[in-house]
Amino acid sequence: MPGQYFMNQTMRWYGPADVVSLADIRQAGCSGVVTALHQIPVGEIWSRAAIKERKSIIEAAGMTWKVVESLPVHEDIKKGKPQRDLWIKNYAESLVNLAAEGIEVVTYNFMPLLDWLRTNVAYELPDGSKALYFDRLAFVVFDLFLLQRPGAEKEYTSAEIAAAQKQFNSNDAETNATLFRNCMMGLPGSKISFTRQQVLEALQGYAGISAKQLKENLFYFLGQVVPVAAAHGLKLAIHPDDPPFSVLGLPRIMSTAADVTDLVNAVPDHANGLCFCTGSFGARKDNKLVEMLQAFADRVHFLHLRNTNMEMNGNFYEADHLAGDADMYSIVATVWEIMQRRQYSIPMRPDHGHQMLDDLKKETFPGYSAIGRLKGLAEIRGVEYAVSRFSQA
Ligand code: DNO
Repeated sequence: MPGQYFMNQTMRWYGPADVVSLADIRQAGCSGVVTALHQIPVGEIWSRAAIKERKSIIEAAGMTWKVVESLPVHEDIKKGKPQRDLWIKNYAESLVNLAAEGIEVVTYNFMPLLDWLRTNVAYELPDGSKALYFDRLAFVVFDLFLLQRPGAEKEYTSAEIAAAQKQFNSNDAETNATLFRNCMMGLPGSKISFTRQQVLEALQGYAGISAKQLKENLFYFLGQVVPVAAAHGLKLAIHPDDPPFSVLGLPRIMSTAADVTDLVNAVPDHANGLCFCTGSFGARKDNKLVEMLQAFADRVHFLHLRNTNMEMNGNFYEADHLAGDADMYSIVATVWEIMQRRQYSIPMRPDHGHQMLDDLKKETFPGYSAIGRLKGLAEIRGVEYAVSRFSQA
C-alpha cells in the first residue's frame, strides 16, 4: 500500500555452507538476508573485497544485504584488556568497509563468551515438531556436575542442588554428553567440542569482571565505534543477553529496560541502537515489551521477532511466533506505528523457528530451520498486513 512503511522482511543466512539456500529464503518472501562473514576470525578486519563478494552472491539470488549479523566483538574488548584498542581499530575499519559496500545496520552483542544458551535444541512439542528449550534443572546439572564450576553451588538453593543431584544420578552417559554439548553450542566455533577444562579456563578470564565493569567496557568500545558508524551512515544494533540473566557466574549487561537506558545515555548518538529481540527480552517477566518498544522507538534499528513460553522454575521454550508470553499482535501494531512515525521500514527477521516437516530430516543451525522460520514469518506478515489494513479503515 503506497505511503505505508512495512517491516523489511529478511532471514538469517549462514553463508554458502548453510543448508537453507538463498532460493529457499527468497521463496519465503524475503527481500533480503542478514548474514556475516563467519569464515573471518573474530577481531580481524572484514575487507571490502570479501564483503563485496558475499554481497554479489546475495544479489545474484535476487535479494539484498543491508544488515550484518553479527560483526562479533573480540573478548579482549569485553574484558577491557590493554590490547583492546587494536581490536577496536580493526572493528572500526570493518565498519567503514561495510558502509562502503552499502550495509546499513551492524548487529553485535556484548555477552561474555556465550552468544546464547539452551539445554535442549530438540525439545519435542506435542505435535512432533522440535523447539529450543532452557530447562533450569538440566542447566544446574550441567553447571554443578558436568562442568563442576568452582563455587557454582553458591548460586543455587539447597533444594535445587538436591534435585540436580537426583537428576544427574539418573542420567545416562549419553544424556550427559548431549547436555554438555547443547550448553556449549553458543560458544564461538561451537562445531568443535570443548573440554571441561577449556570452558573453565575461558570462564576464569572473566573472574573479577563485574557487570558494572563490563558495562564500562561496552561504553568505552561504543565511545570509539559509534562516531565512526555515524560518520558513515551506519547504525549499530546491540543484541540483548540470551537468556537475560546471569549464567555460569558471568556478568550480564543488556537484559532490562534499565540497561537500554544506560546504553543510550552513555552514547546518545542515534547510531547507537538496538536489535530488539522479543525472544531474549521476553524471557523475563519484568520486561514489558510494548513499553520498551515505545520507550526506545527511535533506537530500534533491527527486529528479531520470536516468542517464548515461560514455565515454572525459570524454564522456557520457544513457542510458536504468535503464541507464548509475548503479545505479538501488540508488538507488531506498536512497530507499525513507530515505522509510520519514523517513516522508515525497520528490518526484521523471524527469529528462530521450530523444526518441522522436512526440516526434521535436515541438520540446520539450532533454531534456523527453513520451514519453521517460514511459518513464523508468514504469521507475522499476516498480522502486519491486518494492522496495515485496519489503520486505513
Ligand atoms: C541467536 C541469535 C544470536 C545473535 C547475536 C547477535 O539465535 O539471535 O546469535 O545473532 O547475539 O550478535
